[in-house]
Amino acid sequence: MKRILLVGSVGCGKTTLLQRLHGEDFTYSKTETIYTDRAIVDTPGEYLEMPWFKHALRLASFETELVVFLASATVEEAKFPPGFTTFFMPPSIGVVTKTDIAGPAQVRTAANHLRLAGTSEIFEVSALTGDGIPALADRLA
Ligand SMILES: Nc1nc2c(ncn2[C@@H]2O[C@H](COP(=O)(O)OP(=O)(O)OP(=O)(O)O)[C@@H](O)[C@H]2O)c(=O)[nH]1
Ligand SMILES: [Mg+2]
Repeated sequence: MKRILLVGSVGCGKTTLLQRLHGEDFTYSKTETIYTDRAIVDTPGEYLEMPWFKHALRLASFETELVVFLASATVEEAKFPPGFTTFFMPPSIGVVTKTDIAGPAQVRTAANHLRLAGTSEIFEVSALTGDGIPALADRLA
């Protein structure tokens, strides 16, 4: 699996996606700091949401091959600045999360936020049900 960095707002589903990709049981635990679990670098949502932390994300991305931007389909507002992908050296992809509890219009809105951030390749998944995970896992292989 590629070495990836997960970036997204608080509660958008980064750690749950990590657990799904590693085939682990789901255990909720608030991410407090950047940490690496095998090929995946997980980050706290606050690092995206608080301006003075954004550089920590950029530094962490130097160790990775791909930045994965996550946007929850349940969140209406954009959490990424436009063109945010240009802040990172590695290429990036977008992932809409929580598709199991959102309607098609909500999924489209989240995908649009990811496009505005600069990702052109976007996957729609539910970490909880596993929907869309095989295609994402193939991309990360
Ligand atoms: N229905 C549904 N809930 C999800 C999904 N993914 C995550 N959740 C729930 O959303 C909540 C937050 O998930 P986390 O994976 O901890 O979110 P996070 O992005 O790691 O959050 P921080 O560590 O705070 O940055 C948890 O209660 C998860 O169970 C999903 O695909 N579907
Ligand atoms: Mg987390």
